[in-house]
Amino acid sequence: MMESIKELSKEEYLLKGHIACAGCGLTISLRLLFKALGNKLVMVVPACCTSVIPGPYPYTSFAVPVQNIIFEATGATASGVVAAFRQRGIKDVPVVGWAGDGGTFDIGIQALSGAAERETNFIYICYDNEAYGNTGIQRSGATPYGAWTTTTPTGKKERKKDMPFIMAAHRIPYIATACPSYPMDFINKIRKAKEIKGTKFIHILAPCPTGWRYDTSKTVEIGRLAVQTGMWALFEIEYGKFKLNSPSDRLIDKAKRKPVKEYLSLQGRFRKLTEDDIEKIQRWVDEDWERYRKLALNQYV
Ligand SMILES: Cc1ncc(C[n+]2csc(CCOP(=O)(O)OP(=O)(O)O)c2C)c(N)n1
Ligand SMILES: [Mg+2]
Repeated sequence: MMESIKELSKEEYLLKGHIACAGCGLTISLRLLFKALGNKLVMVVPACCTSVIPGPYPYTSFAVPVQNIIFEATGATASGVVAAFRQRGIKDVPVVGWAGDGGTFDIGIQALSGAAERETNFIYICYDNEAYGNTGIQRSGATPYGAWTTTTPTGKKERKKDMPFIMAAHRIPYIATACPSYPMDFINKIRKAKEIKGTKFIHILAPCPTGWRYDTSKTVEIGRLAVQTGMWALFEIEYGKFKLNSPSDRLIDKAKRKPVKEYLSLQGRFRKLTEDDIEKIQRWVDEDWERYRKLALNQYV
């Protein structure tokens, strides 16, 4: 396990000239993915911001092999690549499905569920910007309660799906959450996933200044606040065993967590929340943590 960012390779596989928005959290995440795995991987990417960011054909700013595919098919297409590699005896190239929250929580969930049930040997990474970003910020199953999107102009009325626990119900060997504001935690989890056989699911909170309505300089700070308030918990479920990771492992005690208001109030998408809404969100976060506390004690999901 690497401790310091200084130990990372200086090699870059996300090149200059990409067309992501300033402050894009998914682009930082992508850079960290390449720091973790180098360029020896095959990425399967459905329609999402990531399929736009490389720039127009025939140019690309991703110096790794990428298969750009239809919105719903990441789990299925990645399964095909895994099968082809098996047929050709290729054992040392990880297959990475890299999809947005819409492509994971909503339209891609059946293909992902099938791949997980078949114990497909791949890493599935969902970078979650909590909306359909590239089509102009529509709500998804990952959009949190109360958030403005173009299809929830007065704030979303429903809660976010608990995707890591949906994947835990598939009994896959490795599930982890991460956030680019904690780069070494992120990189170590990807490297760990590479060493485990079977389906690995990594859920990344990727702050999005365009959709979340905050200043482009604040992406890392917003990610940190998501973790410090407990709105985003860093954890792993390894062969069914639950473990909170630093710094989330120090936040079980409510007094150690910052109020969710500190995270919400920095983002324009939450501007219309009432005090009642904020209280409700705080209560839900506290309930989640009560569940994490019990899981951390009993360990098994
Ligand atoms: C079947 C189908 N429906 C709709 C679309 C249009 N579409 C492309 S990407 C996208 C949203 C992607 O959202 P998400 O997966 O969260 O990725 P993000 O853009 O936020 O990175 C939509 C609706 C499509 N390509 N295919
Ligand atoms: Mg999205």
